[in-house]
This record gives sequence, C-alpha cells and structure tokens, in this order.
Amino acid sequence: MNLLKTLTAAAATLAMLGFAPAQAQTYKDEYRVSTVVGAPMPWGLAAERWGELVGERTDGRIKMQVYPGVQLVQGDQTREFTAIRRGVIDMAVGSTINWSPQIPQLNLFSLPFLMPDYAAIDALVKGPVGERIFELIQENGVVPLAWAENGFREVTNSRKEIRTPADMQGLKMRVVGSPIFNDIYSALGANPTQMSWADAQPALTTGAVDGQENPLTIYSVLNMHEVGQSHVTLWRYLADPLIFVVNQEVWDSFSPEDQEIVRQSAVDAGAYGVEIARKGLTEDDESLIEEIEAKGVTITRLTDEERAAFAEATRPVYDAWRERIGDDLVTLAEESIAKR
Ligand code: X2X
Repeated sequence: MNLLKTLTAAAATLAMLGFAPAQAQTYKDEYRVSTVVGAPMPWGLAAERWGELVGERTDGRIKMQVYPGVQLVQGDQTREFTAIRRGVIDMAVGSTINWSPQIPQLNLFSLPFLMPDYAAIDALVKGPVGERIFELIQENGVVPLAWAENGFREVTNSRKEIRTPADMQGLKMRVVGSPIFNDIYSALGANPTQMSWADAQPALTTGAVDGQENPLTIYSVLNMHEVGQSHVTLWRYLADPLIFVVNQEVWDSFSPEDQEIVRQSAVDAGAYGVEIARKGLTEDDESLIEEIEAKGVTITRLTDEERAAFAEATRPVYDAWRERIGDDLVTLAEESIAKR
C-alpha cells in the first residue's frame, strides 16, 4: 500500500513536471515518410493519404510527415531501402525499382513485357507473388503493409516518333537505377544513362538526354512536353508497384491497436493510390492521354504486332534476368498472369 502511494505520488510529480504518459514517451513527435515524387502525383498523394488516415484514426498519437524527393537520403533513391532498414527513414511508400539493388527479386516487375495490362499487375501483387515479395521484404528487416502503384512506364523523347525498335537506335535515354534498365535499352539499340530522378529533370531540360520513361501521371504533372518531350509511345513495357513499409523498430514500438491502424490505413491509402494512378489511362477512360495529346504531343499507340516486336527485341534481357530474379518466382508470376 505504501509502495503504491509512493508510486502514485511519483507519477503525479512527473505529470506536474510535464512528463507525458508512458505511451507518448515512446512514440516519436513525427514519423518521416519517404517518397520519390510528391503530391499532386498519385504516389505522393497516396503517401499523404496514409498519414492523414493514421493521424485521424489514432487521434494524433501518430503523426506522419511526407518527405518527397528522397530528401532523407539526399535524393539517392537507390539507397532508400537501406535507410529504412537502418532507421534513418521511419516509413516509406517506395517503388520496386528503387529497392531492387537490395532485393534483386523486385526486378520481377521490371521484366520487359511481363505484365500486359492492369489485371496482370493485380494478379501479381494480390496473389502468391505479392505474398512472396512481402516475405522477402520482411526477411530484409523491414515491415511491408500494402501496395499502391506508380504505373505503366511509357517511353518519351524529344527527337522522333518511336514505333519500332529501330526508332530507338542511338537515342540517349535517362534510365533508373537498376542495371536491368541498361540492359533493356542497350538491347533496343538506345544509349542508356543511369541517373537519379533529381538529376533526370535538369538533364531533360538541358537536352543532355533525348528521352526518359515514366508513368504519364508524372509526365503530365511535370508538363514534360514543355521540356521538349513531344513524342510519347504507349507500349506498357513494365510498371512499378509501390509498397508501404515501416522500419522494424518503429513498428515494434507501436501498440497492437496502433499497428492495426497503421496497416489498415496503408491498405486504404494504397487502394486510393491505385485508383488515381490509373485514372484516365485505362481502356474505358483515356482522358489523361487525350489531355496530353491536346497539348500537341504525338501519342503513338502500338498495334499488338508492333508491341510484340519490342518484346522480341528485349527477350534476351528477360531470359537473362529470369535467372537473377529466380526461375521459381518468374514462373509463379507467369502462371498468375496466365490465370488472371
Ligand atoms: O526515378 C524515376 O523514374 C521514378 C520517379 O519513376 C522512380 O522513382 C522509379
């Protein structure tokens, strides 16, 4: 009884001194969420929605702030995953491309012409492939929670219309930081240069590179037609999903109730993210494509045969990377897509 009184008195004293209750002491004032691109691009909007939902549903116990431009790792998107694992970054909504240097199996999504349509992306991330990818992320010491989408990456350039692999001959292309992209563009006869997203934008503006590849949501928000990217080929050669993750120690510090809120909020923000990433870019609704076309941009729509020519030209890359990614996983992906 005496002890209890003493403890109660001690707690009261601590409260008077301005110490918050136990839980607030173990939570950070702010959790830093890393992304490459920010709002109003769907990727950034999905990350912001995650933070808003968590803030509301925890009554402000967990405050999240989005840091776009991978600024927490000085713009080097290929180091983002390592920084999450080490706790330099608390949380992230990241692209499979940017984390593939640490988890080579993520190159699965960069296999050229593996996923022909949105149903194929869904068949992967919502099926056994998605489960396996989450296991791999967890094995790498980071907690995966949900999926969203950057989108199908369409090729753009300032020089000419691309309709056949021969049209890519000699084009200087900015590519992202996984070597599979160098291999793809070399196979097509282009001249790929790997650079970060931060470096890509000035390189496009100055004409240091002729072209790039990214989802049209990014192309449109950044007005890439204004920096001369006047030719767009819709080839859907690959798409990068986004994954919501939390650093393991941060995750362990949350109460089970809060873990569930953070997870469910990621799922909800992910569904929203996929919806806005696809808006205006589907068979039923081409409004974003039409909007871009109305700005005077040449939009090249490939026939099935024309698309197949690109698939054939990049087939050796697909086959070589099948080994690096793991035959089992690639086969599982092919089967999941065939069954969609
Ligand atoms: O760097 C890119 O091209 C971007 C923004 O799409 C990624 O982060 C993969």
